[in-house]
Amino acid sequence: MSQQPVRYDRQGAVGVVTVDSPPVNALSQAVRQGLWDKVTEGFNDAAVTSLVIVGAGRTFIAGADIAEFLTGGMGEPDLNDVNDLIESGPKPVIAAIHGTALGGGLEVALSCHYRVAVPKAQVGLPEVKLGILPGGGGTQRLSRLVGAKTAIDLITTGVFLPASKGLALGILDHVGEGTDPLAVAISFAATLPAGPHKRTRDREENLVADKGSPVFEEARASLAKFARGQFAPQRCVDAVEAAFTLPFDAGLKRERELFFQCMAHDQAKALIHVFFAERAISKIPDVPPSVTPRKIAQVAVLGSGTMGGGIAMNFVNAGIPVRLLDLDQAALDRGIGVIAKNYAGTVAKGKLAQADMDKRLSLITPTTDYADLADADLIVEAVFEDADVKAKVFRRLDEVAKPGAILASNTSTLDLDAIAAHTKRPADVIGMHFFSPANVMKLLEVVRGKDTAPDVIATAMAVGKQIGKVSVLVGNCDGFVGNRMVQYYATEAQRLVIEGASVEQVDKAALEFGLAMGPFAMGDLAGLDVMGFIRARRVAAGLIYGTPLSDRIDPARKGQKNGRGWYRYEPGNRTPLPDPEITAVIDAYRAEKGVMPRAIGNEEIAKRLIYTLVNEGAKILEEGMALRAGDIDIVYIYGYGFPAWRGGPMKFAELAGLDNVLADITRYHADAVKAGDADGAYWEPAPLLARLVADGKKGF
Ligand code: T1G
Ligand code: NAD
Repeated sequence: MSQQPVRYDRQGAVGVVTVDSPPVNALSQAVRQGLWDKVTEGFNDAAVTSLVIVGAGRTFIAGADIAEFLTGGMGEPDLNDVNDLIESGPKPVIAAIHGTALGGGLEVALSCHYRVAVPKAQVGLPEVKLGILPGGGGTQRLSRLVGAKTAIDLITTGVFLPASKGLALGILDHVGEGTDPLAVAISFAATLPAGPHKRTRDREENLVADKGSPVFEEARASLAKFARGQFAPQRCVDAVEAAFTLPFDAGLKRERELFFQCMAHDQAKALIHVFFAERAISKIPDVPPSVTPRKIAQVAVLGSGTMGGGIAMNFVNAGIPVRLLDLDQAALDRGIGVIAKNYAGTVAKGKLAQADMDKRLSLITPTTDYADLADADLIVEAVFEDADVKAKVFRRLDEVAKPGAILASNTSTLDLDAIAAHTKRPADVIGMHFFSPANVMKLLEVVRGKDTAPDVIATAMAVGKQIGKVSVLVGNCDGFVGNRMVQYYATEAQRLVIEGASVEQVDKAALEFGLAMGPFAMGDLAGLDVMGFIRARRVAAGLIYGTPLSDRIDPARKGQKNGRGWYRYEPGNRTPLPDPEITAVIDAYRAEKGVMPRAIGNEEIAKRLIYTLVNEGAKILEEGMALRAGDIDIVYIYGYGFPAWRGGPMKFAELAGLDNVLADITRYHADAVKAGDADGAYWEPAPLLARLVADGKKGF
């Protein structure tokens, strides 16, 4: 008989209802039923005068069971009925919080008469991060405790509040000592005055002040700007406003209507997909949790340039000492200088204490001597992107690194197996592909070589988590996952311009779609020289389709770094400005190719940009260069500014309908062939996509 997820026992005159449903006590149907039964049992227990609801294990209730959303199994009892039972019962109920009281979990706590916590606890209503809103009374009860503005802020951001802040805002009634929430609640229960105990629903005092307040319209206007295109944040404001315009039960009903509107929206499907995809990336079929990562106490970083410096910061930020090596002292001083400047900037913003900055800098030991790397457990190489330089460096590392040291390369385009072949320990070689700026970008592509050992993969994934990265395991192919896909995206952007769109229009369409940046502005940020260097190597290797316009751009135009790229930039300003010189290049190219420019709509532009990613993503999946379509989505969300509320390119395609996407891709391919445009040959539909559609499959 499976263990009951909720149990009841007594501690003196207090009835204790314990939710015990690992890993996070999510409010599955069984937990809701258990709560109903055990709270009822407590209310009927004549020996107790109050009840406590507490979570077993590492946390209080961390929300509704999101997995149930996927199966549509939100059976009885409804969370609102459970909360009403708790709130309207004959005895005071205390929520005893540790870990995280989130979403439906905080809603259960809000229906209790009192909320107490341990200092390390956190509370929040993060439903908006799943494209939904609190559907168990959270918008109505929280508004009664904190007022309109704070309720809107907490619910539209989904922020996790530390207990101290929860107490200051009046969400919590008491924060006790220690780590045992039940002990805190039991002693709190002893201080409770005899009944009656106010129900949160009846706490109208905070509603009066905000009735008819402009705060709702202000929030809608601000969200229209900062959460452009997103559905749920606006509905969150509607739900909170209902608390200030409707009686409680009517407000609750309105909240639930809005909840289901969100649940039915593609953005909720996209964000719930992202929630689970982000948790799946660490699951590697042939590297099970039983594979023990190697111990990493000392790290070394080779190359203190653009990437090396940022990479070193990640490790010292996590308290791991770093030996930073470069060719000469001048290069080292330059590298350390950039690191110190970055930290000083953070200190100046008040986001880092000077003492922490000093501590982190003290963990970096610069050197020009490879012998100083002999005690490193992990060595991350970030030297010039040149195969010969990398080969020389890895041969040297093979000589000096201790047995069992992991040799990682930050190469963005070179063949990892070719690099590993320059050592006698290819099993210890792996790719750790950071994204620029490496101390900021969350994405880390962990590249497995053909000989990379399972515990080396496990270590790189664990280290990635330890330094705060979202680590995705990818195969060793040209450009791995992210850069491999983005090259066709960049080429398609240029093809759209040749056909009639402008550089500005293409970027605007990408922004409207929700991307953080358009393809041309992104090129200018990464550096047209870096892109040019990579393109030249690929063309030489016969690996790339042309980027027709790039080849016509004056190589002196490096992008943001020298104020001239696809756009021009005023000194010290990152705002991209149209550049007539670029327009002239485009006009000349069209004239030479006899292209009559045509008007192209933003929807077509967005589709053609995103579908290049989908088509190449499908090829990557078929080749096994990514484990799951969700992994590709996470790469694009954390590495390329793809909007999470679109789910990532692969999920976006599923929501658009794989058959529709295939039809468009097939048409784009036919158009390229008809135009004799070899540059568009990558539009040949990915066999996997064609097969899935033929088999009537809806997903990757
Ligand atoms: N439902 C189902 N599974 C969940 C879950 C949930 N709410 N939260 C976590 N898990 C699983 C997760 O998939 C993973 O599984 C394991 O637990 C550990 O999670 C009506 C409708 C709590 C801060 O949005 O933010 O309430 O991969 O790896 O880093 O208004 O999980 O091991 O198989 O993330 O320590 C609102 C979501 C729901 C909180 C812990 N609640 N969870 O972080 O562990 S909507 C949330 C989190 C709602 C009501 C509405 C985090 C965490 P596996 P983990 P962690
Ligand atoms: P960079 O030119 O800014 O820095 C390279 C550093 O390596 C320089 O300081 C140089 O002095 C040093 N160096 C060169 N040869 C060396 C050697 N033999 N031993 C020790 N140090 C040596 O280059 P970067 O942009 O930081 O790129 C470094 C690596 O990271 C490349 O493989 C690149 O493809 C990859 N990468 C770059 C980016 C990016 O956006 N710049 C993003 C991801 C990955």
